[in-house]
Amino acid sequence: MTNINSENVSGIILAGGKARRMGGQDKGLIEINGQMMISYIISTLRPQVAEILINANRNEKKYAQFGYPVFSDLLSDFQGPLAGFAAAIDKVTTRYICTCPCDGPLIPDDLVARLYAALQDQSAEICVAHDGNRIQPVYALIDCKLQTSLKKYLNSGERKIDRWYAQHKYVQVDFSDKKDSFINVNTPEDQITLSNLLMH
Ligand SMILES: Nc1nc2c(ncn2[C@@H]2O[C@H](COP(=O)(O)OP(=O)(O)O)[C@@H](O)[C@H]2O)c(=O)[nH]1
Ligand SMILES: [Mg+2]
Repeated sequence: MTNINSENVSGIILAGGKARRMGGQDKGLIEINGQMMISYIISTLRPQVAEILINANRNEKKYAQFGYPVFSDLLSDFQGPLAGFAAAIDKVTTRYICTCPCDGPLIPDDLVARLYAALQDQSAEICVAHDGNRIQPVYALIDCKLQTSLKKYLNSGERKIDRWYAQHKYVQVDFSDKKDSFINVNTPEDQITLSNLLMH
């Protein structure tokens, strides 16, 4: 699949969580076999998008070392990924954002192309990856024209991502052929499991 539409899409790496299950260590910065998780993501995402931006609420200087803009949530106190989405849409000039979590280092190299194709085919406003077992809500391509709706939703006190998606033209995109691409590292045990997997 080609990346002919990449100029319309900004890649947003979501590194704005508390990482409670990782003992509060900033997950994007932890290493898997000597390489920081965010750096795996940047390598695979960079060719798929017009620009990369990093959404972080801590360690901004460390994230800035990768050479991409770093921005924090609009809302304080870790209100969830939608707060990061709203801040991202305020920053970008592209028509779409494609979000990825900082704790999923194996993202598909055709993530944006496949989400974008589905968005066009089905005239959708939001496309989200499905790995065959479950929906992966933070791997999403979102039309920036939804910013008004998103801010209204957040201002009303709502935080649930799925409920906001459900208010819009929303489609799930099948990535069951690439299930392992969505491996998620939430705990020190997950970190060891993935290191072992990549070494074999
Ligand atoms: N911007 C922002 N991102 C968040 C917040 N909370 C979680 N995230 C991001 O959302 C993604 C999923 O969070 P995580 O805690 O790993 O949830 P889980 O893997 O679905 O159980 C990660 O990329 C986090 O960095 C938040 O308050 N603000
Ligand atoms: Mg996670």
